[in-house]
Amino acid sequence: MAFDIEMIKAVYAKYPERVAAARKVVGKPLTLAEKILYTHLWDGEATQAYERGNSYVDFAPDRVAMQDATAQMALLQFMQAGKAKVAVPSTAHADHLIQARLGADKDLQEGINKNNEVFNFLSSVCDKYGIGFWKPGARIIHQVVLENYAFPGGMMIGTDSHTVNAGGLGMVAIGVGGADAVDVMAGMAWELKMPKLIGVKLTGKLHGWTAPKDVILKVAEILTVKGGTGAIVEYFGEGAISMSCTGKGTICNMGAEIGATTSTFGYDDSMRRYLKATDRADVVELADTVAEHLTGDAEVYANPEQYFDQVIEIDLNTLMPHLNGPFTPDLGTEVGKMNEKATKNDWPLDVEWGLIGSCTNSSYEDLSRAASIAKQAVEKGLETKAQFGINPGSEQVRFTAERDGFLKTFEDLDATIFTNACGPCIGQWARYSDPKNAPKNSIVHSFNRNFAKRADGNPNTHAFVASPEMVAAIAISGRLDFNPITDTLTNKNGEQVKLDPPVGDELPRRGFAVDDNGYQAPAEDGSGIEVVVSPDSKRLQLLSPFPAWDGGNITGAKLLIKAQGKCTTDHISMAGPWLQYRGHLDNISNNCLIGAVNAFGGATNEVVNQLTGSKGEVPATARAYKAAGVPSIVVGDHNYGEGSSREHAAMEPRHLGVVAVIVKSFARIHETNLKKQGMLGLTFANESDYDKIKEDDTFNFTDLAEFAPGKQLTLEVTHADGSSDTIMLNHTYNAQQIDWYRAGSALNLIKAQNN
Ligand code: MIC
Ligand code: SF4
Repeated sequence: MAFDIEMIKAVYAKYPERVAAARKVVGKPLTLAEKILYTHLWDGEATQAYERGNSYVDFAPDRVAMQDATAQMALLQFMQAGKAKVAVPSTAHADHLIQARLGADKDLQEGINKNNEVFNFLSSVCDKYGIGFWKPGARIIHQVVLENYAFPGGMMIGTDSHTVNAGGLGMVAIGVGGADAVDVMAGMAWELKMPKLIGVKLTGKLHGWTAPKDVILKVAEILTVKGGTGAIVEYFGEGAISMSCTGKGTICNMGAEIGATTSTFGYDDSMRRYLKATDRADVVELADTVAEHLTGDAEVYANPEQYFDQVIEIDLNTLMPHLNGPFTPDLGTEVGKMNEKATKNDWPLDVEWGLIGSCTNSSYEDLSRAASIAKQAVEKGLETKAQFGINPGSEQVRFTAERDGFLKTFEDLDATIFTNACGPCIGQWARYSDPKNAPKNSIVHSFNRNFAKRADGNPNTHAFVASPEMVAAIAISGRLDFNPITDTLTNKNGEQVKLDPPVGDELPRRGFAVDDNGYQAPAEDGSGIEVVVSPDSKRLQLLSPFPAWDGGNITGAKLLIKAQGKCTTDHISMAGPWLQYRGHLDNISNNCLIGAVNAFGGATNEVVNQLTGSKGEVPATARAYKAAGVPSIVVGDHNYGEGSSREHAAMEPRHLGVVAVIVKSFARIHETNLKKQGMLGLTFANESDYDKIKEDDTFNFTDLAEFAPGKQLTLEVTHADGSSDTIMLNHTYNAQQIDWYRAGSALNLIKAQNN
């Protein structure tokens, strides 16, 4: 039986009326995304149509999920909100903090020992406030959500950008910062700009070596890392229906890499099969009563151009397997074309590691298909050239894959089986003793992200993203340019052998099995539970409120850093070794912007302190300005803050005295995080004004006192030679968001309202 079945029942009970009301106000057939959005309006039935890409709308999500690395900050904030219990079903998951080093059992034990204080904190906060807790080793958040909580037509938010994975089960599931989660858990509305809609029509059928991963690798190539910003991507067509539910999850999961608000698929038989296999026939029974509302209207899918803001068509019959990378997930190359491109760009052709799994590609189907390749290597007498690492996404899948012999197949190839956790995907991979000086090399993995240093901390690791079956083939061959469709390999006997296309099972024939799923239900009455945070802790720190705005202009601000080129949340607040400080704002602030490339000189973590003229590290320089009472600003390029939902990337600069982040464009979650934490997140009205910013400039806002929705702000930039420029800045703050700014943060406002 499913968790929270009464809640699901209540959601479906509202569907027919609410969809009818939405159809009336919108005045035309509806996409699935619109149905889900309009049935989840905070104010109930729709009374007006909202302008996509423009109107701010209040929503009422059905549930909240948080992972350990972001939950700490989310829950530290929630503890300040003054509520006794969460208002909607919520869960926290211990997965990101576990390091991958020696293999599953040892890593898990070490992870528990090292993070004991944090896990105890999370466990007790969850217990107290009515939040379900998935203990370390249980699995990665997004797989747990798919296996237990996601339901077609539901809406959820989660403090991780890959929350979008639940779109594979027909949800609108959106990644947010912790402060957004606090709103919903505190029983308030959750605000989002009405997303634009991108339709992806999938014709044909996947076959041979092509996998669901290749669909999203192709979409990423087409749309780039910012092409989905502010949009929901809805997949439909015969190719969508013929794909497994977990395959759909993979596509939605990696949709975070194109900046999409989320991605989703209509309710179909693959979802019914998956729900039944994961012990939720009760959800199928309920969903079937409103099935027509859990997918887009037929007219929409017949004439998508009339209903979506943008339509992409992909023919699965001709889609080739892809390898995306290095350093960015949208740089796509079809296998078969890699040799030319890699040689031209000097990418290492020898592959050292093949990593399979993570939250996006560790379903039973993925492991079974990859194992079918591994098995051939043994049977055909091939020696594996690269090392194999397997990262199961869930204990249920791991346990079942072990029972059915897949893990043994990988072990026969000397694979390392890591714990069910994020591990190598989030820099929790102790691959080198000195990553900074490690050699240039290539790896392939089936994860989502391949930003510099992401997996192992080595800036010279060229990481390429591919489907699990391609990763297996490439790891066996040890070559980045291996094309299993056409190429042969030499086996131990000197014979030329070819790998047959992968085969596998969508779902386990004998059903899923698991010993201990690792779930801890919260106390019925948590009022007596005390949450302790030691004042001496290096890992946890109670929050003190950010100061409110004094209503005046900001004057005399200095440039902390002008970041050039890609500046993801990994550049702003690195993960890996820093994950240990995610619950301690002051300590984690020592990684603030250390990965950003300084536009003046191209170095990382080196800026000039304008007060002394000397060079220093970014966090130390920020602290020096703060100590001198001088506000500072950060300037950035396009898609600033791409990647993770981690609000640390907004809280750290705020904590260190940065008052404004001015960029060419923002990634959605990061822009909201800045607003929530009482920062000015602004964009250049003229992009080329970015070039006017000099290293030793002084900044004065001249009309901040008139900060209002839709009104530009004026920035006076005084250069060292006495000349000056006036720069116009755009913003997207609405009235309520300006109130957050005024109060110093959204949380300050909630607290004030509660008092
Ligand atoms: C990621 O994939 O980058 C993470 C780690 O899961 C992040 C969350 C975090 O930084 O804790 C995300 O995607 O939101
Ligand atoms: Fe974990 Fe990687 Fe998935 Fe993020 S993308 S949730 S780090 S497995």
